[in-house]
Amino acid sequence: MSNEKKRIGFEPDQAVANARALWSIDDMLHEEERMIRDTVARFVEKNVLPDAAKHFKAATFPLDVGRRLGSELGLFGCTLPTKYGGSEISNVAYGLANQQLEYGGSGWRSLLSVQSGLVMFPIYTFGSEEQRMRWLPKLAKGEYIGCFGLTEPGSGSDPGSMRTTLKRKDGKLILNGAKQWITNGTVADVAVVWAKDDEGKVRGCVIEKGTPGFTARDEEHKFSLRASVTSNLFFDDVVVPEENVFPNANSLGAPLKCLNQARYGIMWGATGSAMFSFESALRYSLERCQFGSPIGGFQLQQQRLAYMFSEISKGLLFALRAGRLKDAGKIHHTHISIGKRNNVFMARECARMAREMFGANGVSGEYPVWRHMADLESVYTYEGTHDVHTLIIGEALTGISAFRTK
Ligand code: TGC
Ligand code: FAD
Repeated sequence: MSNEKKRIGFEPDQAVANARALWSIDDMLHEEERMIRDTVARFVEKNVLPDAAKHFKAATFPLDVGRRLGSELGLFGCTLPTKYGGSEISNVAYGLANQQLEYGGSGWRSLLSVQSGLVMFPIYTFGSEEQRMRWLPKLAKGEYIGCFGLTEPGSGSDPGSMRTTLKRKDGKLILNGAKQWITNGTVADVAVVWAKDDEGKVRGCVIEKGTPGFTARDEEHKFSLRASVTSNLFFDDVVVPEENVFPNANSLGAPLKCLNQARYGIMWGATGSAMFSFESALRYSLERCQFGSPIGGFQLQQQRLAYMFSEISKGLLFALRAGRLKDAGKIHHTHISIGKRNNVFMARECARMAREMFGANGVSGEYPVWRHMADLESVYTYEGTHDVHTLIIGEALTGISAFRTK
């Protein structure tokens, strides 16, 4: 407390508990879903939050702790069948795990999104039985880490323009090209890579670490998502064994189906990030005094709190609805675009408002909101930018694609 303590209003812990009770969706969750959420929350409290600022500052990610999401919590590929290391939990439970991880930091949810949605999902969906058994159990336990290479230096929002090729030469399949901005590229044991074949069709394959001609290098100038590994991948005449190519992926639709999985997790994850920003700001508003009273007593600050609280409540309800639709096999990718776009936008707004409420302390790494605000710039951009999701929704509403000017 500063500037003449004068306690009025709730104790900070009480205020946070009140807010959590008000936005609670517990009565709409199954017992197993609540249990998984609470288990992940305890893991984050104990293993993520204490070192989050340190890792953000040093631009490091504690992969030894990250692997425990698989070995200890069983989260990697958790919606998949048990035969492959999953536990067939509901998509709502999976969403809640994403939420709690992103409460700790976006890099943690990123690890889960990539491993589950972008690496295990395509191996399961487009791979042969032999490919599933070869890689999925190890990925589920966190023994293996995976990455997903779609984006290239010249091809981001428009993945159909990719230049990486998987072409037949002297009877062998040869991969050439480069992928940029790839989460976990340098630490991955297996890379799911998308490339065009001789017919120009998009194919997917798994490239293992150490394969001759495959190299990876980290991005070194990142001011966002610092506690997450982001890399460039290079493929120089890489000979790809036939048994590493997915038999059931033959078009751009295949990687886009993977993106649906990861975007769904982000929709939930963003609610966790927003909760963290809101709760930090609420506590601070009851502790920080100016003009003789807590700043939380000023109408302008209450307006910010009310905005954040309302948006989080709405975002949660949409995520829950999307999860139930996904569990029922009725979700359309437009629902996922709505949720990714809306919830990341609102989390970014919440982080900015929370930062404003911290005044100068809001730009300091000593206080918690800045790293969430910085991380959300990446979340706003990856897995389809806010603009891209606007156009996907626009096309679903009008039947007219606005992606191309000609
Ligand atoms: P378009 O002609 O619309 O579609 C091509 C084919 O794909 C089908 N399709 C989808 N299928 C499943 N799910 C979806 N969401 C789909 N969207 C489209 C479509 O029906 C079509 O099928 P067919 O059979 O007719 O061929 O494609 P377009 O070239 O016009 O491009 C538009 C599109 C959809 C690709 C673009 O809107 C888009 O989504 N761009 C964003 C790219 C992106 O999100 N990249 C993400 C890279 S991975 C990443 O960022 C990981 S971050 C990881 C972390 O969390 O750390
Ligand atoms: P561009 O596509 O060049 O877009 C530039 C700007 O133009 C944006 O504002 C965009 O919204 C706008 N724009 C583009 N097209 C249109 C249009 N038709 N109409 C209107 N506006 C448009 N990719 C992977 O494959 N795997 C990963 O693991 C991965 N991890 C990432 C991790 C981080 C930290 C980051 C930042 C990115 C990651 N990405 C990954 C890449 C990410 O998916 C791309 O950055 C994203 O798809 C946008 O592509 P781009 O950066 O090339 O931007």
